[in-house]
Amino acid sequence: VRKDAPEDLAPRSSTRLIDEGAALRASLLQELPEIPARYLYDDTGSELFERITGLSVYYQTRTEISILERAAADIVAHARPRHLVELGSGAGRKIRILLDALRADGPSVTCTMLDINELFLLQSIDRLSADYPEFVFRGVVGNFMTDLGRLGPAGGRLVVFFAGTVGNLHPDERRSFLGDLAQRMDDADALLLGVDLVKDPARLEAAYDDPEGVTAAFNLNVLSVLNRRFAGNFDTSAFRHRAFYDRKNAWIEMRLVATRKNEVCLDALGLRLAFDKGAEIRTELSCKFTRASLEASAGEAGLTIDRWYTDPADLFALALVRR
Ligand code: AVJ
Repeated sequence: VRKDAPEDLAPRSSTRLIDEGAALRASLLQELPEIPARYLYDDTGSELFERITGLSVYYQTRTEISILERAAADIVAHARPRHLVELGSGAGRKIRILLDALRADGPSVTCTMLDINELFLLQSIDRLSADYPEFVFRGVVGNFMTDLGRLGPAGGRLVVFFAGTVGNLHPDERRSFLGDLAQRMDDADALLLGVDLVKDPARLEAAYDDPEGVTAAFNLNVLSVLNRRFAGNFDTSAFRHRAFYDRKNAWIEMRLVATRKNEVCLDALGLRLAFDKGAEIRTELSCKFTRASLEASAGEAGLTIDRWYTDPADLFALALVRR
């Protein structure tokens, strides 16, 4: 197993922090203030998300796993990958299903995991290396929006993007992400996308507002992340969680709503924000798809759906996408 070269695990350079700060500042100063979703996934947020995946109302994870278990042999036979690349690796549970199918198939494969959370990435790689000694694992700490150039050479790659995380991108971002990825793919590459499907809005909204309040804690945690990273003084008790389905855009929005008038300073950004009672901050989008809408979105990037795997209740789908 090759632990990645130091530069791949290097901490952010100061210039990137300045860019990042400027981007966050601009997001917070929008008409509808936004906090980019990546800030949700610090260690606490990543652990809270892991808990969300086990909630009964959050059907997405277990449904995707059931589809993957049924489709893995067909995916491997069809894509014949020599390199697996997982974007946003999370706990590495799903990639094991593909590794098991590949193990049955024989060829030794390299597996590159890209994740923004270094702790989770290293834990995943250590566990996977121990369980799959015949494969080579590589960790890249990065963001799938900007670091696709660090995923190794084209040709025989199966890039997997599970959990519907492609839905977290605003349609404009999704267009540039798929366009960038398509540029880096050749005809022997394939992309496996997990997508949450359009369905009864009540079912969707329930998945993002569980009665135990785990999703609320996940959402509110982002304020603590900003306080820590940008010397802020958000009072999390001054905000509550809100999740709703926007039918026109076919996406779930998570927002934080001010429960009272309050002011916040983010000293590292030289920013002071005043929130009236009821003022909102958008913290995450989660786009929902139909086969037709994904086909259209992939088509804009010159990609096409080659295989479409779904569950009997049509809750979730895995799409094998090629150039
Ligand atoms: C991991 C981004 C796919 O959008 O469903 C879960 C994150 N947010 N509950 C999603 C999430 C609230 C999840 N993704």
